[in-house]
Amino acid sequence: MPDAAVHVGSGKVRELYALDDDRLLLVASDRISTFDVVLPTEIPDKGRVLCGLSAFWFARTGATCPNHLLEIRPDGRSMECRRLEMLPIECVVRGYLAGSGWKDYTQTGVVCGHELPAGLHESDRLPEPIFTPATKAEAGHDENIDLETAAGLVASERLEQVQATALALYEFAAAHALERGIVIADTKFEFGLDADGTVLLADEAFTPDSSRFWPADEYAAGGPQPSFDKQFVRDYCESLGWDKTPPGPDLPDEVVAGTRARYVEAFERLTGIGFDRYMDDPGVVVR
Ligand code: Q0Z
Repeated sequence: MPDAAVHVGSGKVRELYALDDDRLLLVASDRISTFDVVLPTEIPDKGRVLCGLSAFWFARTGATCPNHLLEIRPDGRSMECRRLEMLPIECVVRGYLAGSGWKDYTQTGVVCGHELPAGLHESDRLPEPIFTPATKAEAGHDENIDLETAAGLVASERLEQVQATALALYEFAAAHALERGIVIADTKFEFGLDADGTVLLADEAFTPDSSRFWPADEYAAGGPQPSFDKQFVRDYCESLGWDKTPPGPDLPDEVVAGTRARYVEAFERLTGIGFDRYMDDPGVVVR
């Protein structure tokens, strides 16, 4: 009999369990956050969509970088993975100017030490994607750091390696997604080391929770873009005049249904696999 999984961590919408000394179980719930607050209403199958998308990308980027994925459990939301020594930085790649990148640019013209051209607008595509590391905050928001600060946290050869890997992963996935009508504006990776010191891609990869997904057909720089997945939730919350402090509002059925449909649409566009087929046999995304 295998030992019971031991709970070792909680994210806003995910749970982490230890299976044994070498393996973890990462479980994606159906919880959703908006404006940094987890809402009381769940989006059915959201966790399955995110788990399936991560597994799809892990399977297709293994030649660029090995990863922690061992297998997807039959529930479609639980990923068995190799237990690694995680690097203490968030590895963010930005292809477009949004979020904290846009904020830093408006204040200084610089994002994590990258001096960008003058005159860029919010949501502009960058001349080339940039690697913008951040610290891992225990609470609150990750803080953008320059490459020198990041090199002090992981050593400069290691930083060069994860920077090159992160940029290559982003270029691959962003091109794939754009062909399918989704702009991946930016994305966050976490890397870890195995017992041999090999760098592996860990955590989640190119999900709408770790990335900004925008509908390509509505893309128009010069202001904020609609979120591919969360826009109905944001619009509903804005319509209430909620002050964005906990507790968040309950979501009405039509907002839940519309949001679930957007997650399923992202899954099906990006993978080319019907979501029903995934529910039937989660292994289908890695074959
Ligand atoms: C991931 C996180 C979550 C809370 C640690 N392969 C790995 N080896 C060691 N550690 C991790 C991983 Cl993925 C690891 N996190 C992020 C995920 C709940 C925190 F589901 N923390």
